[in-house]
Amino acid sequence: MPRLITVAAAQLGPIQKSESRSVAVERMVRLMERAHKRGVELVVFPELALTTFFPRHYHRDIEQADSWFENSMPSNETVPLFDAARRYGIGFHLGYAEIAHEADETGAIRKRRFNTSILVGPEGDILLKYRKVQLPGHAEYDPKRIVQHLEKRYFEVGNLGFPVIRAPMGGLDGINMGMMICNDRRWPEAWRVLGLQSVELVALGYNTPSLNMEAGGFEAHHLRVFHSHLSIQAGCYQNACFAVATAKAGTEDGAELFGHSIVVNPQGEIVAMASSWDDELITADCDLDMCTLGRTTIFAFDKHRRPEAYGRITGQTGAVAPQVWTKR
Ligand code: CDV
Repeated sequence: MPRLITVAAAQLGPIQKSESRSVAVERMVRLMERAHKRGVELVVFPELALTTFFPRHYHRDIEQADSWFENSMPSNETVPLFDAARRYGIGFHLGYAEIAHEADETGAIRKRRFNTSILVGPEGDILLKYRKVQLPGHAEYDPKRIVQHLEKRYFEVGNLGFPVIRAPMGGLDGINMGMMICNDRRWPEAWRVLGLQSVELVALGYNTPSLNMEAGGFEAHHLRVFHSHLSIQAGCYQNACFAVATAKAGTEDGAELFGHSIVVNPQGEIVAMASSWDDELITADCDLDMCTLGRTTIFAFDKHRRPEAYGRITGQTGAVAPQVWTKR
């Protein structure tokens, strides 16, 4: 019997700054209804799915940004998503901004802010939580940028690592599932940490501008989508897993996000792709047995990995200059 699960990337069109969470949640519930009609068992929503991508907006006082965050999950506004999961018997993945009152590295309990995602089971249980590790952007207002990207201002680096959970989903007793959030997908280290926990399915939400706003050099527009897909396809192939990668798309608060949500198989092939920049459901049947080939042959980690040669991966951040060759 193949281990089959039907998944959906539930891409969201733009959510404007003025739009409330309840409007976004209504749209998401409609997507869950449509997913149910198409036999979907797991729906993946994007990063920061409940509001506009607010890190493009500057608040001098960080406390003033608190209205973008959730203090609890489920919150009053998100309960309909959990109800829909139970009603239709489908799991979902949701990205949101989280406020947590918890101990920091010094042991002091304080208010902390994270870019978070959760995986919710078909009975409405939160199965796994992840907090974004690779935070892009900047912490201070940057007058050179047309659009700000203030993730480093509003969020702390995630402190949960890259966890994987084995849990029932759809008709299957157990699937090894992990999460990534947006910029994480560009980092092979993140994929490998999930791969080293035998991940079979990665749920990944993103908000990526169509233009590089760094103004640090030329990047041809068509390469924006290419680099996103390249990273996800390579991550799936090299770690023998599926990914459901879901975008927020379209023009939000005057800034364009490129969409192009995809589902990728363990061979690194795109098996479904969104074509609109609006709310759109793309689905795929994933046979999890496809993960076996890669992980028992070319990427049989136990046989072929050489951690003694990889020390620099965890030992340093910036690149060092190489030794200079000199003629003897
Ligand atoms: N939300 C993101 O993490 N976006 C980044 C952009 C800023 C490059 C991304 O990697 O898509």
